[in-house]
Order: sequence, then structure tokens, then C-alpha cells
Amino acid sequence: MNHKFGIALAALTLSCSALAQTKWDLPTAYPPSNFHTENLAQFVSDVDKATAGKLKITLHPNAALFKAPEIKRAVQGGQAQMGEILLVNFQNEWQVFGADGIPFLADSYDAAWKLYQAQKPVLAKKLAEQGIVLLYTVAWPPQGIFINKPINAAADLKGVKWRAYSPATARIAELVGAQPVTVQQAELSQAMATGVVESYMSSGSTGYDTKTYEYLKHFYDTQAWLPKNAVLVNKKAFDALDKPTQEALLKAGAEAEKRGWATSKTKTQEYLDLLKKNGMTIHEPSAQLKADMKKVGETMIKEWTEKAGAEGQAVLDAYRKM
Ligand code: PCA
Repeated sequence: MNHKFGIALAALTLSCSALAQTKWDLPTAYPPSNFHTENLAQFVSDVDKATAGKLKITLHPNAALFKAPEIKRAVQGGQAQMGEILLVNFQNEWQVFGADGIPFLADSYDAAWKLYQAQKPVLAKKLAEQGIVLLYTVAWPPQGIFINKPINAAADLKGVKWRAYSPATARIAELVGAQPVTVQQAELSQAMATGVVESYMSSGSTGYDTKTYEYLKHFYDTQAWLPKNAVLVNKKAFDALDKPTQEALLKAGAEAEKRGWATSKTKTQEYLDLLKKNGMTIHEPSAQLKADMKKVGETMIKEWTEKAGAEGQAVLDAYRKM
């Protein structure tokens, strides 16, 4: 082969393989060590293997590419071909997005899975109307109360500076008389360090990710709800893939969903143990605190049902039949 032809051929081969390779961005708001992010990293590598490198997905953790509340719109508009969101963040847009953020509607892994099955058809339909494919969801561990002092009843939360991550967590603050401030996980450590936040509800996972034990010493294991992250794909980007690549993506997504729910469940206790090891006291809530929080939940289920209308009622009916 003459030299010139060799170079031309090499260039041609290179440009062909570059053409054949699709590159996607996948923003998430959580750190690399978070179990959702680790699950996504595994998903990305599974897709890479299954497509022999044809679909290269770059994971962007820590809200580095887009802030948590911006990721949905980025996927919708195609600025990111994929993205991970916290569904309950979007409750004000559509109430069904917030069904898994209502205290004590679904407060175990079994119940959370059933609620997901009840939500899924309408969730997928709504997202499809927005040009989004719902790939999979994974629940966070059960939500409890992190706080800087021991508490016995909801009355002890009056006036406390309370971090909210969603409309529902802000509503809880209003109902118990705490002072809500919305802060996403990526900014939570700083908010605690500067004293802007002295309590919040979330999982042991977030407590550990954000080193909450350095700021707040008490966790009340109320197991109030299990909100879900959802992994979304821009529909145009999905449709542009060839059939085998689409199938590889869907298969890796289904596996990630199964793996993610199982990991979330097994890690629940591990996270509480880690918080304890780092100096936090894990409390069983008092009967009074439990009753108070249940009452908050009842109010919020009622409010949600009114706002969510027939669509919400259908989700509730389907869930309660399961
Ligand atoms: N962690 C996320 C949402 C729910 C959870 O457990 C957070 O606190 O932002």
C-alpha cells in the first residue's frame, strides 16, 4: 500500500468510526459515591459493553452540568440526551410527580414499589407528551428527621430552620411551624455549616453523603416516605438510535432499576450504621412524634387528592388495590 493511500484510508476509517459512535451526556445532581450515581455508572458501562462502544454516555455527577431542578428541562429540550431527576421536585408542575413524596402514603419498599406500579402508566404517558422516555426509577431509603436537638413531638419543630428539597417537604415545615428553606443536596453541607439549616427530612443516604453528622447529631427514623429518582431520555435522541442500540439501552435500564431498588433497600441499614459510627444518635420516634407526623401525612394526602383530581384518584385507587 502506498504511503499516501494508507494515510487517507486511516483518516477514512477514523471518521467512519467517529460517525458510528453516538455521544450522550447524563447529568445527575448527586455525588459519585451516592448509590444512585454508582448504579448509573454501572448502567453506563453496561450500555458501553452491550453496544461495543457505539453509545458512549458521559455521566456528570454533583449537579456539575445542570442543577437538580434544571435537569428535566435540559432532557426535554435536548441539551442533555439523558438525565436523572428527583420526581417529587416537579410536583407543582403536575401532582402525580409528587405522589411518592406524601408522608405515610407508601412508607416501605413494598408499598413504594406498588405506588410506582400505580404511577407508572400515567407517568410514562405524561413524560412522553413532553418528549421524554421514562427509562427507570429507583427509590431513596425511607425518610426521617435530622435535627440539632432531641425532640419528642412535632411541637418541638416550631421555629426550627428546616431544609426542604420539594414542595411537599416545604409543606411539612408549614404544617409543623418550622421555617422552610429550599436547598438541594449539592448545597446542603454548606447550608448546615453556615447555620442556614438546622433540621431536615431525608434518607440516611443523603445524611451520609452530606456529612450531616458533622452538624446535626440526631436522626429520628420516622420512615415516612420513599421518594424516587427517575432516569429520563430525550425521545428524539432515543429515536435516532438504531434498533439494537435502543434495545441495549432499555435492557441496561431495566437491570439498573432492579439493581437500584435492591441496593437502596440493603443500604438503608448500612447508612444508619455509618451515621451512628460518625457520632449521630439514631432514635425511634416517640409515640407522640409518630402520631403528629401521621396527622401531617393525613392532611397532605387530603390536599394532594384535591389538587391531583381524577388522575390522582385513579393512581390512588390502583395503588390501594395492589
Ligand atoms: N435524598 C434527596 C431526596 C430524598 C433523599 O433521600 C435529598 O435529600 O435531596
